[in-house]
Amino acid sequence: MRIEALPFPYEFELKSTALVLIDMQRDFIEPGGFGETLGNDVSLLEAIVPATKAALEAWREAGGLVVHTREAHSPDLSDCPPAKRNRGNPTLRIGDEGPMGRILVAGEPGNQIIDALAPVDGEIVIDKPGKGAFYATGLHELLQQRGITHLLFGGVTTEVCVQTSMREANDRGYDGLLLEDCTESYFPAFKTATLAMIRAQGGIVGWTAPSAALLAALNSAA
Ligand code: TIU
Repeated sequence: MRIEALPFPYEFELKSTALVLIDMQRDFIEPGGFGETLGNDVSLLEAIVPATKAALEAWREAGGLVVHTREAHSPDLSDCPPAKRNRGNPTLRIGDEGPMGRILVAGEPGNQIIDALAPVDGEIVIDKPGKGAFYATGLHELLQQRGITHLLFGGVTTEVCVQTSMREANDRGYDGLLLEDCTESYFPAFKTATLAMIRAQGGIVGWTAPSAALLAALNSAA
């Protein structure tokens, strides 16, 4: 299959490609979670939900592997270093009790993926303590076991967890493409810059394309 992408078309096979949705959890997208405690306007992120849902549903329909990640710490915070917990000047820190339970802690209501994109049976769900999806998770091994070489990315936020995950993926040998309208930042200028830096220098990190280009590729293959 081929997606019309930048900086040039992206070639992939369905059986060796996974859709990876980064941290589409209530903590970042709904009021009262980690994103808002950091001082961000979380309403910006909601805008990508319809396009992300359409891409997810089309990918499921085609039979492609889906991976969801959540930024999540263990309840004892043993996987949350002071360099992360003490950063910024948040109203609530990681592990503090908020309106959706303890901030960024596994199992709490705020840590769940939003209903519209909830995982279904057979999909991989990765809890990650860092920004990148590969750091301190078994994701690389799970993908290798399944023969995955190509990754389509969506999720939040573009320049933090999504970009870190794409760079980690590239260093591990994956060809990555970011779905432009399925990712968002609290800072629109950072999203624009991130898309540009991913595909600059001949795709130094990977490719970008609108989700319509993925849907068109899936339609023409069907
Ligand atoms: N703050 C921010 O933009 N993002 C994060 O802290 N985590 C993710 O991007 N998931």
